[in-house]
Amino acid sequence: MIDLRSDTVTRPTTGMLEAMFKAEVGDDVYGEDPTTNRLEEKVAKLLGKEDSIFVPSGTMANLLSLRANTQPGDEVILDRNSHVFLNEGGGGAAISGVQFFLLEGDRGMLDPLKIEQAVRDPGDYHHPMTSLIWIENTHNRGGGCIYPPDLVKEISHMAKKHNLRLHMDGARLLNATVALRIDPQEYTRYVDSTMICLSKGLGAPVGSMVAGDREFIKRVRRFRKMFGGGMRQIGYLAAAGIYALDHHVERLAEDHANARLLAKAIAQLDCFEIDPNNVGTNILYFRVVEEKLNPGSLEEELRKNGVLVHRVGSNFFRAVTHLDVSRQDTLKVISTLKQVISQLSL
Ligand code: TLP
Repeated sequence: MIDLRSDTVTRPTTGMLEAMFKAEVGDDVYGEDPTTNRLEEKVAKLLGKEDSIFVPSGTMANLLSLRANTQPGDEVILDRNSHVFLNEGGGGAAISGVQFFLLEGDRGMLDPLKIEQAVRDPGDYHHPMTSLIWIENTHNRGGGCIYPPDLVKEISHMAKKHNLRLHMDGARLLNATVALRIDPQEYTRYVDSTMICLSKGLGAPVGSMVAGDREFIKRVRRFRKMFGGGMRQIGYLAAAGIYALDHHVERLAEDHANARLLAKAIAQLDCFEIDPNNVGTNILYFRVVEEKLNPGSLEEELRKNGVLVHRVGSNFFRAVTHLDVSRQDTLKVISTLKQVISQLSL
């Protein structure tokens, strides 16, 4: 199977498994796991923050970031297609006690002026307190769209002007920085907190990192325990994260090239709608023209022929390239698509 449903499906490589096997471990709740401590220092350094913390998932990283950046009842300004709003089970409201003020972004990118209009009057006690601005980079539903660093800088000025904090869901931050060939700190210097996922394109089996200043990470550590995310001998998992950061960052460029190759091929088939110029990283969305092709049959026939894609809406599909999809696999997907379409076209 060539699995394009998500970059979360990657499996550890032999090198990664060896690193995990050899990891030195201790009890991380006591702060005594040397490999986890090493990973946390490494990520803090990479992102130019005072500290970072290992957490089980991207969802928990976001949940903790919401909780530690706000007080219950506060309002968070974000794009209406943000992962934290659409795909995290309502945890922001249920567990972190915040409400969301949704803006219509441009492929997920927020407009600083619209943000400013959304900030509540802190002097009016009828209003919730706006306390946090939330951005997602790359933007998943925006098609892996990359935030321009200058836009993040502008948003950060806006946040400071209104005394708000700024968080970046950087589940795929390193896809953005590899695509732009910039240092991650070109983004992270503008945000108060961020998170990155080790278990997406980087290929680790588990784990995300939250980063910020020392006080913030102390709060996150307290809430991580409260939310049941304090783990013990996680050095085995941290070792996979260290290996991923040492070996799998630069290669993200291959995933981007494969996604572009696939997008260009899809654009040439008249039963699909896609703008290949919008594919800048490893995520692509395309629409099926229903008069020409039945979306359900397409999904099924692709599966029968060894290709998995994610059907997001009735005629809306997502494909994500990653560590376990080579250029040859991508070419195979293209030929399978063509073959399936020739059988199914109406
Ligand atoms: N995204 C998953 C699904 O939940 C949709 C995927 O397959 O893309 N932030 C962003 C931007 C994400 O895309 C995801 C996962 C998360 C947070 C949550 O990470 P996990 O899955 O580790 O909880």
